Amino acid sequence: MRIVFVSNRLPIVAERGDEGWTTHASAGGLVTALAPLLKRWGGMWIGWAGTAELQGAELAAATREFGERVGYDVAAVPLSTEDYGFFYQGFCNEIIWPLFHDLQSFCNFVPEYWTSAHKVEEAFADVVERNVGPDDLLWIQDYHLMGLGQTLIRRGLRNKLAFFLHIPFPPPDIFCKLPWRLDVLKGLLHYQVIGLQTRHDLNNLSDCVHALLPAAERQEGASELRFEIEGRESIAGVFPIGIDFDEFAGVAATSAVEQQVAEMRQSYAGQQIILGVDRLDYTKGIPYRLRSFGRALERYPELHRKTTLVQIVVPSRETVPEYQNLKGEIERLVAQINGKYTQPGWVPIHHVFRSVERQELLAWYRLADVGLVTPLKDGMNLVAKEYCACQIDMNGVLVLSEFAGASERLGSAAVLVNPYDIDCVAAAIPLAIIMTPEERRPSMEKLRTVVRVENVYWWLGQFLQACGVALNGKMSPTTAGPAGEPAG
Ligand code: GDG
Repeated sequence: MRIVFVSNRLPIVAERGDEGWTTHASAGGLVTALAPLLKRWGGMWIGWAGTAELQGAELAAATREFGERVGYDVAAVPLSTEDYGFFYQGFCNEIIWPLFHDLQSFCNFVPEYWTSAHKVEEAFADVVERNVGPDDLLWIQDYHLMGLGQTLIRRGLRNKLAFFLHIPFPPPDIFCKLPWRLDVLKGLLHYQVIGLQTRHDLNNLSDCVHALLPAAERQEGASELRFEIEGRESIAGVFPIGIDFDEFAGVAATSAVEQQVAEMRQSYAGQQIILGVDRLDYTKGIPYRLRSFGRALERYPELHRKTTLVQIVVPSRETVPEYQNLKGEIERLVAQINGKYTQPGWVPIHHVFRSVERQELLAWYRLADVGLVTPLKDGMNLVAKEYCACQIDMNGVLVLSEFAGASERLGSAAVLVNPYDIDCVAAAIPLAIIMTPEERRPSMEKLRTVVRVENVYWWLGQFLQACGVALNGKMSPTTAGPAGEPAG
């Protein structure tokens, strides 16, 4: 039996140079975790290669060559620029993403987006059909492909179908705004195993089934829900995604990172560093965070000259108008706050608008006295976990949004805040900063224990067990080995 992993994007970055197309592995926790699993288990990854320019024989050759290099099979779904625009920028980024993050006013319910989502599902199904064996487990990832399972079943595929949702599942009041709510929910219930990040998401899914599909039978188990509809059974469970803790902690302890941290400490001598790291996305709550920091400077002048907010923003989805507006809003707020409070030798906000090298990112995590993670809503938020893993000196404080999935397991040892409450977040900043090392250490120890135990390999093992696949210790971090190519 193979595991066939299907996601919107392949873990490939394809670039055209003077000598034709070259490919390398993209960065990210999921790639690092899944690549060794696919390699060992003899698996395959199916998805879009990230560019419509690479097509036909060139696409097949580039993905085959990439697959040989990384040690697992890869198959690309060819999509036109127009399909990808309507499906990815439209259906995914203008409908499902904002709606599932409770931001319905950002939604643009264009009927053609829904039509294009079906077209793209058929394109994915073509590639799956051509590549899948009768006993393979199909594991479909994330909100882009919620309906793929149903399309595959309609085509007569009898494989085990599993699905994992990386983003939150909304409550019925929000979900019911979706014009195609019934189709999407029914489509989801075609998967035999449905993985969600938190208990809260599972309850929301259950409430939506109750509201929209009252004929579906529901049975509540200790940690999962069973639904039966039209003779099919689905099990939905909670599988909080983790990170490769040992890898993060190990790299954070290297002399290269240590040296970078020492240099940073020198340039920030006498300062407490507050760190925010986010993709450019309105769900991450960056403007609210900046306003909160501005409020903290206004209310607590003792922070002046002693506290710096380092806000790293990684460019993302920049062609979508909301994201361009967000970039402008962040720049305006940074300029306003810095304009008001900067003094000789102290600029309160250091705004980094680019993707930083992984080693530098880990150095920031290790250096920061406070990790300020305040998304308005987030499926999990890996930054919160990565910050804890890199706090090997155990001297940091995690300030965490109560609306991040991570708060379900980390909330009791973090300083929990409502990211919309500017006064509350502003008050949490001096509270975290004046905590003594004796107060910080026990909380950070607790956080690190959860992040270490519930790591990405644990997540994989739990999910695959629910699919009836036992890893038998094959995927412990020590046996996992490198992920083909270094991630990031
Ligand atoms: C989705 C869900 C869920 C960030 N800046 C840099 C950089 N990063 C890396 C981080 C982290 C990743 O990007 C961001 O992960 P998040 O979990 O915070 O957010 P999403 O991208 O929205 O992911 C989310 C996740 O899926 C997994 O299920 O947690 O809720 O929305 O790994 O390290 N990496 C590098 N340079 C940067 O500047 N190298």
